[in-house]
Amino acid sequence: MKSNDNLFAEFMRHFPADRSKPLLITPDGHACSYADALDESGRIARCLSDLGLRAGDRVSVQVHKTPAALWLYLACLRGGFVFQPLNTDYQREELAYFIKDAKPAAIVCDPERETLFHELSNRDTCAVLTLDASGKGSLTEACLEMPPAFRVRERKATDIAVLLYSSGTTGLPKGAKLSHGNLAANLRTLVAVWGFGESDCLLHALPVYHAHGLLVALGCVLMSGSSLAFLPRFNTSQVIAALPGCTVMMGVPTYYTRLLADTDFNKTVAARMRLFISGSAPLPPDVFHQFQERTGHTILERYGMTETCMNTSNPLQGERRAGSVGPALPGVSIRVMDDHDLPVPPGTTGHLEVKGPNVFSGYWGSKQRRKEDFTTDGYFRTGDAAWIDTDGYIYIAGRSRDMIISGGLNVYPREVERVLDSLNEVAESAVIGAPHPDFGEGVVAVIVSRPGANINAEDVLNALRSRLAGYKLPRRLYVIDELPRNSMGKVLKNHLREQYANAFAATTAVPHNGL
Ligand code: MLC
Ligand code: AMP
Repeated sequence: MKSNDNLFAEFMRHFPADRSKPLLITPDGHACSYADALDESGRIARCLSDLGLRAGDRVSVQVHKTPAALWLYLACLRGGFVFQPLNTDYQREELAYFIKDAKPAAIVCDPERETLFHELSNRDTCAVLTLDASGKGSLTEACLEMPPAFRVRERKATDIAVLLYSSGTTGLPKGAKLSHGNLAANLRTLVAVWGFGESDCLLHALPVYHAHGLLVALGCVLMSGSSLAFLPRFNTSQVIAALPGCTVMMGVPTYYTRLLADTDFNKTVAARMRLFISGSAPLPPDVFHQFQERTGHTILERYGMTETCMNTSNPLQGERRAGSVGPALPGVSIRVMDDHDLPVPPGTTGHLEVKGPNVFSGYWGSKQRRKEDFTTDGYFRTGDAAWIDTDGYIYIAGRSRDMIISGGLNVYPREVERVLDSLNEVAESAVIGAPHPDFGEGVVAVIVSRPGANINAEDVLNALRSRLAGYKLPRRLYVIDELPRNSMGKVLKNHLREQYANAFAATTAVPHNGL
């Protein structure tokens, strides 16, 4: 009999025999079992199906991190619906773009945004359901009467499971089509190389709308029958309180910087832990070393992206090198090429390209793989600059894309500049990243005002606030007379990066808001 390539079916094959085992435990001690995951995802899949959704239809989701959000993800996989997760910070203009592009058949959102999503979608073709911060709403109400049984829909490995947006080079987000097969292949590898087993408990403080928290962290647990300490967000003291009950943690570098900034974080807290994994942004070598000294643990750094999930990892057994993201994962081919698409020798920096069963099939809306994204022999151009040493360890040297990574979240300067330039008092702007002790990089805006305009930083920020997610807002704003340009008229961002390299020098590692 042909096996079903639906990722949910693959998860189920790894569920523990005892379905009463906790899948997740929340900080207040509330546990949800694997049986709950099966029942609740079945009810939601039935509900969406009864609303008329068919396999391949998109479900756009902007909800708080609750167990119900997890059941909704599983329900979409199970029903063959394409899950489109959206950062809870996205504002109206950003959401309008995603909804217009993905054309969902259903949207699930916070009750406060129900009207907004009705305005952004087509009432005749799209249902809007709600889930609030306690996991209740019209979706849960609609599910009360639903039976828990729902047969896992047949899916081919190439069918899309998740539509995750990434901004690529242009700054306009594009939906990466991640298939059931992409995710299953990557998770099988990760569970093996990171040694996941049923006795593991993963500390999960990441958001569940990006590849890291949704696909990788939840996926490794569901693919190994292990458990989650399910925290609603990253909060240093909550993490320190939960760690003694856990064995593995995944996080962005900011999580590790913040843990180290807390004197309550010590060897005893991490005594039961077997593995700390970092990714989504470069882990500073001093954080790597300080962490080793404080806890005796060596953070394992890995490298991935939305379009590919995970590509490389330092080893579980063997040497984990500071500043390196480790060798390519088994089954993943990685190469570094020059500007003419020719391989460079070891130790030379070039463009990182990747090929493997984990790599997405292309962007939503374009039938064929585009030449600018893929080479003729099928490698994906990551847009990251890297070099490989003679042992095969990979070092990310920078990005050829103009992108800032703040606290593990990508900010595309073009997107912020576009909004800044639309303001009456702004003649032009340039947005850059500067080293930030908490976020790794912080967003800096350099502005030229229109003649006679009087720029007030708070007013500018307030104008931006309703149009851009909070993490994209500049944390420093400088008004200058003229932007530096080369003879072609291109803004010299490198000059600006040098000039404003100390923009956050006086900032402490404690999160700080506003300007
Ligand atoms: C929140 N804010 C940020 C921010 N996160 N500002 C800059 N950078 C960030 N990352 C802003 C909010 O808008 C708000 O602004 C203020 O900070 C306080 O919000 P908060 O929610 O209380 O912030 P905090 O809890 O401190 O969040 C910081 C964080 C969080 C680092 C804990 O951003 C986080 O969990 N990041 C992880 C992101 C992630 O999962 N990345 C993986 C992408 S997948 P104001 O002005 O309103 O007060 C990927 C692939 C791969 O990259 O390889 O993994
Ligand atoms: P995203 O588009 O949000 O998936 O972000 C992916 C990008 O994050 C990659 O292209 C890299 O630039 C960056 N990234 C992820 N992991 C690492 C890492 N360990 N070190 C350096 N950069 C990383």
